[in-house]
Amino acid sequence: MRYILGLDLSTQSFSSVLIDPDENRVIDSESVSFGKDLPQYKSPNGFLPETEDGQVHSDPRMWLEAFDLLLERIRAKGIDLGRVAAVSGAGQQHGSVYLDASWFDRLAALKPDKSLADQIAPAFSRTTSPIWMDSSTGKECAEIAESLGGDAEVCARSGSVAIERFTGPQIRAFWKRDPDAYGNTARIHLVSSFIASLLAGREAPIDHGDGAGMNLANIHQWRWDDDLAKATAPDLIEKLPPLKPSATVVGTVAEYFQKKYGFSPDARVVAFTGDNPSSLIGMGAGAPGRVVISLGTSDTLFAAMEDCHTDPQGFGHVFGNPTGGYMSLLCFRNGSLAREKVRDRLGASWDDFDVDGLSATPPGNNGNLMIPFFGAEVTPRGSLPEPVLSGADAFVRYDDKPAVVRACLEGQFLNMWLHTRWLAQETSSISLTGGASQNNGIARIVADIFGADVNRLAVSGSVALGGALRAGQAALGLDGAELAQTFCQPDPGSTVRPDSNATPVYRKLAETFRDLLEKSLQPPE
Ligand code: XUL
Repeated sequence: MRYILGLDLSTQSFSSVLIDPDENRVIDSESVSFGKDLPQYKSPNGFLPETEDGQVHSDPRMWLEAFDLLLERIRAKGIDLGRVAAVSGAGQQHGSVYLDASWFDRLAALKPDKSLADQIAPAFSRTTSPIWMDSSTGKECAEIAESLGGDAEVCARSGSVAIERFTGPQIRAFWKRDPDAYGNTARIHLVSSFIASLLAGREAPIDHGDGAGMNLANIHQWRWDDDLAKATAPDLIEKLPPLKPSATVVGTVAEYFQKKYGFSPDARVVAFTGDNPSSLIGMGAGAPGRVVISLGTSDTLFAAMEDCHTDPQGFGHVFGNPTGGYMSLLCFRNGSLAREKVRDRLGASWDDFDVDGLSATPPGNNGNLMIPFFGAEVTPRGSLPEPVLSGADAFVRYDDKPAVVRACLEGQFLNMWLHTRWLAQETSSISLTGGASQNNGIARIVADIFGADVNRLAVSGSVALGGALRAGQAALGLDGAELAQTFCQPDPGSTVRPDSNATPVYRKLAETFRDLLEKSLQPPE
């Protein structure tokens, strides 16, 4: 009997899934919540309080402690980790970990009688790690773009224009703010490659999926780009691990994990990737056709790409698809938080956002339209002091609850539809995941706006699952399509089909929405 382990170090938790690929079964899922289980790090949502200039960091010791705690919990359930034949996983994208020259020896000499945190923490040359929510590097983005001759060039090479949360601009900001600590840094890892390194007890590469989220990799030649690296910080390339395909086998599980948690010395570690590329695989969307929409704090949309082309407007990103080729990703900052704000302002409940609540208004909302942005948005880039409402008087005054709820959802997904036209490829189906994905009202609006079937998957935790499926493919030679067929099936009965009368209404409304957006949006602060 053999198992495969998938890991997911996300913003709020460190989670795992254990599968049996021969019996086609999920054996176990476990999770450590940073806020709940490790309150001493004072990070209720997994990160430290945001600074006035928009810096958002996490304490990497918390991640180390969570790693030990997660494996301890699995072991304590009596699960035999000695059966694990392969392991891989993912980290929240863009986050980075800074290590001094002692890291290499510490990594090679991890002792099971001490914790990971005690042994690795002295090597941090930066005590906190910037994460994807950090928006403090606007100036650094402009500097990188200027040095390359403009954002179009940065995008053509790296798949994205220079973006505040991406690792390159974050590294540049670190070098400018604390050049001595930067000088003392021998290695910069992504969250994903940091965890993979620990697990293998040796340096793991950065994979093409996560590496493309740095504004440092040339995504056509898959190598670090000299000009981007020079524009970012001095001597940077020598501080980065190599960039390798996601299917790279890094080695076997380190002795530390064998002795402490019972892993077999033969268990193979496959390079980790970013949470979104991993979710692409865990959602069974590794081949073009199935589009994934993840409804979270921010909403994201991602899909495998037929060919590599970038967003002419510069809002979307191109990452490596862990199975080879490319994937797109768009991030919409006004996701769940915006839905929550509308709900609270109306004194509404989530039932008002579901099928029954929405049945009071028709698709197209009698012309009542809303741009549901609270503050800054990244797709498109810009901000609104307040959401813009256009239509009947009662609606504009927030007195018509059902119309405002519908306008919020229609506005969110019309915006998503408009800003994914550059992908120019067939959508056979859309799989919803994340907090609000079980909401059938949202599923209905997405189906009608995109004109595609919408489904939900039976298995939750697609990021960790993607890690397990990738490990099975890369280290055990299992067939990816068969694994997806087994583990990534849509929940029977969850499919919502588009209403052929509604989709044309939304095509027209999208034009009105675009005009209103162009008129209202203010440039980024
Ligand atoms: C993607 C992004 C987030 C993080 C955290 O570009 O910033 O989705 O990966 O989930």
